[in-house]
Amino acid sequence: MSPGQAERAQAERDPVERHFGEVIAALDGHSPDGRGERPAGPGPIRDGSALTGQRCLELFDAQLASRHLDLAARWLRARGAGYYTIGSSGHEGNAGVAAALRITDPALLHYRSGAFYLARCQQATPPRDGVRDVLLGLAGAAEEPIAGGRHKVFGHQLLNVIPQTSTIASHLPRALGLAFALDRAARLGRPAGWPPDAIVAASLGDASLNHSTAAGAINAATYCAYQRLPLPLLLVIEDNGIGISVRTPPGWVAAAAQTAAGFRYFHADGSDLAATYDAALAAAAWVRERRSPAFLHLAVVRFGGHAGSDVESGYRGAAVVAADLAADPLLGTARLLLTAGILTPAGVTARYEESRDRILGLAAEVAGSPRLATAAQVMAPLAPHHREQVWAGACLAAEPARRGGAFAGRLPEAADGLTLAQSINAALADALAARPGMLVFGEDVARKGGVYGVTRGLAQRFGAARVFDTLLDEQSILGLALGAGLAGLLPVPEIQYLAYLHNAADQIRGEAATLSFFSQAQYQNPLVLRIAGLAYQEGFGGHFHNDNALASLRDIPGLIIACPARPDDAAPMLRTCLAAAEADGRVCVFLEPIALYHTRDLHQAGDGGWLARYDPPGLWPAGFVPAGSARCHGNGRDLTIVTFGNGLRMSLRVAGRLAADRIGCRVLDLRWIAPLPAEDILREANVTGRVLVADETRRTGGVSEAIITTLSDAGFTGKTVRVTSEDSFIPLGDAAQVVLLSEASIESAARSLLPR
Ligand SMILES: Cc1ncc(C[n+]2csc(CCOP(=O)(O)OP(=O)(O)O)c2C)c(N)n1
Repeated sequence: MSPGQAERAQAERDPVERHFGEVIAALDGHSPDGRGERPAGPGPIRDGSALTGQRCLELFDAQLASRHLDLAARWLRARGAGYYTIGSSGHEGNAGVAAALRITDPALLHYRSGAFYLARCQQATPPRDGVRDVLLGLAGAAEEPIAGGRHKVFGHQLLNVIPQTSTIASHLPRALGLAFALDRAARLGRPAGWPPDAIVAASLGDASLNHSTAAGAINAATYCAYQRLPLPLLLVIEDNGIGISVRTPPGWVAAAAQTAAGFRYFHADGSDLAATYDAALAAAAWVRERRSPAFLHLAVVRFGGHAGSDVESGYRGAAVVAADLAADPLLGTARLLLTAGILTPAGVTARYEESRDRILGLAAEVAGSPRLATAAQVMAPLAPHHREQVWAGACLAAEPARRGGAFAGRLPEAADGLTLAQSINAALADALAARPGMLVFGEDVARKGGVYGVTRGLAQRFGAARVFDTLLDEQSILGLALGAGLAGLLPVPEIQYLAYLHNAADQIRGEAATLSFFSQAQYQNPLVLRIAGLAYQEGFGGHFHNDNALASLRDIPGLIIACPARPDDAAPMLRTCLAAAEADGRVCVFLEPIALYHTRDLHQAGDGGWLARYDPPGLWPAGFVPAGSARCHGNGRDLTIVTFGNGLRMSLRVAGRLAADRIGCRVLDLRWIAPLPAEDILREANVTGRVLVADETRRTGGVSEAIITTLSDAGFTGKTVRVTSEDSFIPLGDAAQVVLLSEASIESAARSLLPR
């Protein structure tokens, strides 16, 4: 496809284009001050404004280009060569916000912040042709610089624009976290990759402001500001008064933003570039100097419906749509330039047409760009793995003197045997001692040391800057982790119970896990998320403290899920997760079975079979546990039990009883739910030809489905049986036992598999 210039010039002009053309044409020959074109200089574009004539002209070009990119998006779509038509038309005042910020201020942009993106491109050295970036994104082209054809996003590492998903407001917890982490990294003397006085800018729409994700992030920001914690966060609300078809009540945004405690409120008319620039300058200075959050509320309009396919006339009257035309920001900037005598009306028109033609011409050029063609290409950024670096990271220990200090002389390897909780605690302490940029945080992790004591003593030993309690909001905890990871720190947040992950899960599913995918690993979320979970707690019952569902984690591409059951596995597995986060930017979930935290015995009271010694650093290289490697207990040849978590201890006890009957079992502890140890499963299955899957998660969507499928896919012809928990929530008290996987059910299924 190579449409000629004529076709492009004739491309149907929409009402917005026509209105712009008519207004400018009506001025032709009536240049306000009677002068012709004169060079744009360093003087103010208007008395009292800090915006110079020269900058105004440059920003006008960014605004024009942004407008014409929307046109190009529709043009490409109509020809089947583009896939995205949500535009920025009417919002182009946001170019003034970019101009008021520094290129080194990280920005997380609304999908209508196209002119911001192009204005930031102008700030680069040398200036960047952002138009091409955006066109490539629209066309889903593999050479697009940030997402590489995986999505149309605004993002570029050199511009410090971090790509966002389409889930509205979901970027705000990360923005909050990044703002927090910038100053925390500076306080810890860690290089954040951004200057110490950088501020974080995040833009959003007016309807998005109502989302609970936004409300949560704003609340967390006010919570920090209230305590005078540094939080250099600028939230730019691009208020066009509507969200798809739902009107935002007039005055609502101002009312909501002005009452957010701790936030300073700035406002500007987004159709007036000088006013927008001046307000943005003031807002940025406020945030930068005081390290406190602020809102910049821009009144804008939305042209052309929500997206190209949206028929706006179905929900907005023609008069309302027409009235918006008067607030066209391009007209606003044209008027500034005309009034200053920098452009004549003919000059404005020429500039407009030149930009239009250039961008439609470029659109035609990118239309046939190669796209991602294979699954391998699409999936390349999902699960990076640098084996040697991960191994080296997993072996990283603090210098002996520092290590000795961290443990106050009582090294964990000196103890006879540690519980699972003690082992995780020691591994966390070792990691904190070895990694000055590592943070441990969550609800109750610091002063109390965790509900189950797993983080006991860490805050006292490593200080409140690195081990701290957060507010009670899982979404903000995860957002903080995402920001901290971006800022070069190594976050190890805790979610207190598995059931409480779910109200914040999008921060893992939609945000953390997708960042590498949508940025070709240029941005990553190194993260080790500790979650206390699974069932069988004695005396502390009910579903919410015994949640045994992993389905919502298991299907997240690229996620590493560790589930250590034994103390001697937990420590090396935690080290592997930390190393994978550091070396490969991996998002890791470290699922800790609560019921095993303080378990000491295996077969009978007092046998100490669930205690294990803690390896000193010298043994870490030999004890390295790669992600996705299972551990086999026993070498029986009659039956293979595949299990994990609490199922391991139950299965080992059953295996003990079967051994007394001369039945030989091998019990395979998966240790990793993702990546699933497929090779290990097959190998151990083939030894016996009989597989019993003992799975404490639910029958539907549980881990057993993956194990049986793995065997079936590989053509395993032996016998398979699975025992699981019921498709139920967990009730209080003894009733829990009737819906959970039990030793009795494992034992009877095991016996049923064997020849009589
Ligand atoms: C969490 C979520 N829910 C729903 C949507 C679908 N959606 C996309 S844009 C949008 C409206 C957003 O309106 P606003 O925040 O005012 O931004 P605008 O598009 O007007 O600039 C909706 C509901 C979404 N992207 N994310």
